[in-house]
Amino acid sequence: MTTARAGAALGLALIGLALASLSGSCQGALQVGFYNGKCGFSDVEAIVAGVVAAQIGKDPTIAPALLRMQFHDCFVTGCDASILLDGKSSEKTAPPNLSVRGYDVIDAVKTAVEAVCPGVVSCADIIVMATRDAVSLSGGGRYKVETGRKDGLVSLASNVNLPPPSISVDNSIAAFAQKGLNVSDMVLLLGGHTIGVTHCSLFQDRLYNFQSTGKPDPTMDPSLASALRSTCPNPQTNVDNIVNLDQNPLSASIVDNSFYKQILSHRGILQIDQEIALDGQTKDIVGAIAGGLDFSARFGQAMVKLGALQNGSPGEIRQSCRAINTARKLPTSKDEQRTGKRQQRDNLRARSIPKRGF
Ligand code: HEM
Ligand SMILES: *[C@@H]1O[C@H](CO)[C@@H](O)[C@H](O)[C@H]1NC(C)=O
Ligand SMILES: CC(=O)N[C@H]1CO[C@H](CO)[C@@H](O)[C@@H]1O
Repeated sequence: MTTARAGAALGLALIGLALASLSGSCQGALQVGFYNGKCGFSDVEAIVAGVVAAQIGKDPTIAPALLRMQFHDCFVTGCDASILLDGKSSEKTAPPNLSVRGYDVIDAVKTAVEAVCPGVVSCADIIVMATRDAVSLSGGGRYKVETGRKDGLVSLASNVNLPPPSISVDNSIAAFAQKGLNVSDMVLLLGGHTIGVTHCSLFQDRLYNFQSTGKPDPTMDPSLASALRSTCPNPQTNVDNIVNLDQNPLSASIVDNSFYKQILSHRGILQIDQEIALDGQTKDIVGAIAGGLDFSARFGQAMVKLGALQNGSPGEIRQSCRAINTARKLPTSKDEQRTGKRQQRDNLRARSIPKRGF
């Protein structure tokens, strides 16, 4: 009996420890509706939705920008808003960031939620909520997002290991598997390319000199390749033009399964997009999504799975999405010495300046 009680006590202590260590990490327990009742009488998700709708109303291309932002944030060190941090060598300076846009939209949402309940809503959650709203405003299904993330304290360009557009299906499967995402998750998430654009420079080789053959990629519909050669001239001029990732002109900015129908018709733009329609490991999944009616729901589930990637490192609720809270800045040993000295100096100064009374 004593052992049972000791066991129970130990169990409780362990749970306590686990909770204590969770509270300060990015690995918050995610749940649908985490912010319910945490922002007075205000509905955090409604505030986010309002700002995102207004921004997308002004510029519909914000929707693909946000969707890509969630992928880039979550795929690198988990969904911790590390992509938002400014800095000389932070993630957003890495070459694959290319044209990640939408930082100002996240700032606008943050300003709106801080006005109502400061210090409550993480930037990492804002990316995920705003992306969900962008998807639903673009004709996709409205999936329920989990929230409760913390914002990370670290952002390094050297952590950015995003797949390039010429990645093989094998290597892409491996890269997603490393994040706990399986082949169907990968194929569904690549369906993000049902909206948005790519620059010519990222698939130019497929139009002119595929894998040093001196010829276009034989897997691309020749009439499409010919049309794209006029949009993307060779040699490139000094403007890098853009091309829709979903080549169905009626659906290029709608989140639906038309991207899969296009790649089955050899009208994929990025090399990896075309290859998932041809590779034995992925083509049946592509066929099923192209022929099915449940893309919206399945895409939502895959987005939630992408949104659950976390890294267990310490986290906080940032005041500004672009910088870690100064009070929380982790000092390097050099910084520590410096602030130590500065503090001594400030203390001395404080003592020598007589306090002015009112
Ligand atoms: C193997 C994985 C992936 C590769 C190699 C890849 C590559 C790319 C490339 C090269 C671009 C064009 C960038 C530019 O020219 O500015 C792009 C755009 C885009 N990607 Fe991906 N991507 C991948 C996965 C994903 C996933 C999982 C999502 C979301 C679920 C996503 C969403 C988007 C969106 C929405 C755009 C358009 C952005 C815009 O119009 O601003 N991508 N991707
Ligand atoms: C991938 O994972 C999802 C759930 O996370 C599951 O429904 C699906 O069957 C899995 N697919 C494969 C090919 O294992
Ligand atoms: C927003 C941002 O920092 N973009 C950067 C993306 O990467 C390129 C190339 O490394 C930089 O020049 C951009 O400034």
